[in-house]
Amino acid sequence: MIMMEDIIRDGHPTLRKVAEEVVMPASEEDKQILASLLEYVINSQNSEMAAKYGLRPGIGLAAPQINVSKRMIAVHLTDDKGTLYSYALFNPKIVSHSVEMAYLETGEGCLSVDEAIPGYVPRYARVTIKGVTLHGEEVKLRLRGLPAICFQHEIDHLNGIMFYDHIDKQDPFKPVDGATIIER
Ligand code: K1U
Ligand code: NI
Repeated sequence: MIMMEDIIRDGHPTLRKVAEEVVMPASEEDKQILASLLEYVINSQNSEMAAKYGLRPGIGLAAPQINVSKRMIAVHLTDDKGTLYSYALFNPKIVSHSVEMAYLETGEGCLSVDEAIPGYVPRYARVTIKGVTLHGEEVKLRLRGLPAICFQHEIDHLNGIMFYDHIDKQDPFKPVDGATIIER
């Protein structure tokens, strides 16, 4: 079970590496690591488990955040319509995206960053993502809103990119022309 001590923090070199593709079919070890990422995110949203084990709540987690530089992510969140997006994916890839951008009005946080870093984090408003599940099935997801933002945040971790890299340093809350503002 992943604990907060297993999550590496900003400044650790692994967070800035481009992670390796996972060789398919995935090994039992890689499947176990990916399953543990999803387990963390689910447990962290359970108030009793979070309190018992001191877990900071998260809606996603990427393998590099536990110092495993391989392309694996987990996402577990419910969107504004009440649809659950619960995925553990090997080798997730953005195969297409909108021109239009979007950002969360409250900005973003990261389990590998202990302090709040204010500012808008512009991302693609809509993305299509392909990846391979724990059962070895290829999936294609068309996403918008918070799920699109969260998958992009996690895929950035696989490319050594942190959310604050996208924040305008001169003017963190500068409105982005034509972008959709996502409330949550
Ligand atoms: O990857 C991570 O560090 C996890 C991070 C993912 C994320 C945050 C914000 C926008 C997109 C992706 C988090 O989950 S931070 C915690 C968080 O945003 C949250 C936690 C519980 C409920 C709702 C949000
Ligand atoms: Ni993060």
